Amino acid sequence: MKKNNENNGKHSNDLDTLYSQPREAITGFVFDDSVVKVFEDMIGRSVPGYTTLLSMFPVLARSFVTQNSRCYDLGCSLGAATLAIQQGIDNDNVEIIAVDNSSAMVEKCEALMINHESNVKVSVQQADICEIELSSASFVVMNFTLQFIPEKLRNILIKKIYSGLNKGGAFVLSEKIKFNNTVEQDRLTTLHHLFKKANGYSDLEISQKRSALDNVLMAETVEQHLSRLRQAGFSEVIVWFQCFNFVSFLAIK
Ligand code: GEK
Repeated sequence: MKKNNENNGKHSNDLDTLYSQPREAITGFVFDDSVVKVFEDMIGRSVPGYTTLLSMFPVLARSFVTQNSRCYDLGCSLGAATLAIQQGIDNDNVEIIAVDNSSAMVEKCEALMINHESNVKVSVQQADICEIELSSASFVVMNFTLQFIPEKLRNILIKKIYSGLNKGGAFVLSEKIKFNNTVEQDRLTTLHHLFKKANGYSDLEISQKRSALDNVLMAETVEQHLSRLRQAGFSEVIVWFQCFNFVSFLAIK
């Protein structure tokens, strides 16, 4: 993989200060231009384990991607998972399809992909992942995206992913989770907030962002995820990663 020297599409390291000033009213969080500008900083400082989790994607891809197949990155944002998967692929005739419904994300993601040379073709598409078709897939990743999909559409979406996978193919699902047990819920929420504070977010930023995500990010329990994945038909479903209240599942067809 090689980067050229053009600035176009270069990762911006803009600091996320979106919620640093008091707001009169907090509106629902959207993935618009202002978020895209600071996204890399935002996700790294907000999701415990994000970098470690991504660093395992080449290993997972190497284990499951087969020649003449497709990989999908659903809710790709700026393509961090796509690039990590790409690193793990040494098979012939593999294409990665990276999908996001935010035009601002897709535009920047496309620019970033141009700067990476690889034998593995990447196609970035602007679409709602609930509306796309998947086929001949050996590896599908949904890294912190299902949590933004309306709950009533989640079963159908996971079944569609199962149908689009080849036998032996894998689906990696990463999510923020909630707990039915209030002691666990409170403990892990506190630890998550301390993680954000340790990364430089103020109490005001944490609380305003939390309000913005109310009714936008709808977390489910580990049990709900495991049950949905099994009901969709996956024969092997494993929690392979957890950091506080952020979990990643590996489901194999
Ligand atoms: C990463 N995976 O860096 N269809 C397509 N995209 C959607 C939809 C939808 N219906 N709903 C939300 N998105 C990335 C991080 S971020 C997670 C993923 C986060 C997109 C949305 O536009 C955003 O880019 C992404 O899902 C979620 O590994 O910000 O917490």
